[in-house]
Amino acid sequence: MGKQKLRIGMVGYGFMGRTHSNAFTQAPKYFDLPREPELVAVCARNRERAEAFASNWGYQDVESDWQSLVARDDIDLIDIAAPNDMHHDIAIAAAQAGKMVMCEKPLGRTAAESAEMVAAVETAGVANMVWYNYRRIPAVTLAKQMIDRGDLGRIYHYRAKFLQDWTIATDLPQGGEGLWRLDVNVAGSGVTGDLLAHCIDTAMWLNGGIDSVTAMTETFVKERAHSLTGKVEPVGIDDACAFLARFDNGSLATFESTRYARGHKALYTLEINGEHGSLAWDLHDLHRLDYFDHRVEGETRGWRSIHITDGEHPYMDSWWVPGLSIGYAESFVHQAADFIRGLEGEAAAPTFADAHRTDLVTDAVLKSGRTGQWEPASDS
Ligand code: SOE
Repeated sequence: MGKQKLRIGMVGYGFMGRTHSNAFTQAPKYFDLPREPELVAVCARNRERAEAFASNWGYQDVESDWQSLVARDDIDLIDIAAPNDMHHDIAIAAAQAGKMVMCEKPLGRTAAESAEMVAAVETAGVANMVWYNYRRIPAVTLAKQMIDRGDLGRIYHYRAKFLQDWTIATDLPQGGEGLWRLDVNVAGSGVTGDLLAHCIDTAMWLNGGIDSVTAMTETFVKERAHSLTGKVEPVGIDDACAFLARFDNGSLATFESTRYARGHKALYTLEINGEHGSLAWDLHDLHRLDYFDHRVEGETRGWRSIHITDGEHPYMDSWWVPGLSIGYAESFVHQAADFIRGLEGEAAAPTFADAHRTDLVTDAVLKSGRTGQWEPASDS
C-alpha cells in the first residue's frame, strides 16, 4: 500500500511558488517521509498563467480565487506563496476550514496581523509553518548544533547583514507583480520585513530571544510611479535599515539591510562571537562555515573553513557524495521534508508562533526608526 497523501493547494506562482513546488516535488525523492506530497491545485488570478505553471510543476488543477481553493475537500494543506497582504485572510480561512497551513515570510505585515493568524491555527489545532528557509542551509543548521552543544561558550556578539541593490534606479515603479515589495500597503514594510526578518529568524533560533532594539531607517527614493494606478505616489517602505539589539542572554547585536548596496545581490552574512570561538557564514558561499576555536593550542590556531558536504553534516547524507555541494533550492526541500516528518512527532519550526515573535521584533525596529528610541521587542 502506498503512503498516505499530503494533498497540497498552493496560492501564488511567483518566485516563491516555484521554490515551494520544487521542494514538495523533491522532498520525497531524497527523504523518507511519512506522507507523500501531491500537488493538487495552484491558485492565481491569471488563469492562463496558472495553467502554464500547473502544467510545468505537475499540479492537477487550477483555481482562480483562493476561497474556492480553501473550500475544496480534496486538499489537506494550503501553502501561501502570495504577496504579504494576502497571508492573513488566507491563513485564517484555511485554518478555520481545518487545513494545515504553510506561509511565506513575513507571516504578517504587522505583529497584530500575525497574532490573529497564530490564534487561528492554534484554535483549529492545525499544523503550521513559515518558510524561513535559511535555517535549513546545512552550514547554518550545523552552527545551531555547535552553539547548542556549547562549542562557542557564552555568546557575546551577533552580527548580521542582508544586502541587495535591485531598487536603486529611481524610475523603477512600485506595485504590481514582482514590485509589490516596494508598495507598503502590500508588503507592510521594506527591507525590515523582507530581508531583516530572515536575519532575525535565524538569530533568534541560534541565539535566543531579542529583548530590545534601536534602529535607523531610510527611504532614499521618496516617490515612485505605481504600476497599477500609473500615478506617482509616495514610497512608504524602508529602503535601508540598521539596528542594534540586546538579546535576552545579554549578548549584543548589529543588523543591517539595504537594497542600495551597489554590487550586492543577496549578501546575507552572519557572525557570532563567543567565549571559546566564533562562527561566520555567507550566503554567497553557503556550503562553508568558518570556525575559529580558541581552545586549539599553538601555532596552528586560526580560522578554518569547513566544507559542509560530508555525510555527517546536517541533511547531507540524503544528497550526493562527500565534496559535492547543494544550494539555495535545497533549503526549501529540507523545510518541506521537516514539516512532513513533523506531522508524526514534534512539529517542525518555525511555527506561526515563532514567526509572530519575528514580527514583534520587526514592528519594534520600525517603531524605533520613527521614534529614535530603544523599543521593547517582545510582548512579554
Ligand atoms: C527579495 O529580493 C528576496 O527575494 C526576498 O523576498 C527573499 O525572502 C530573500 O530570500 C531573497 O530576496
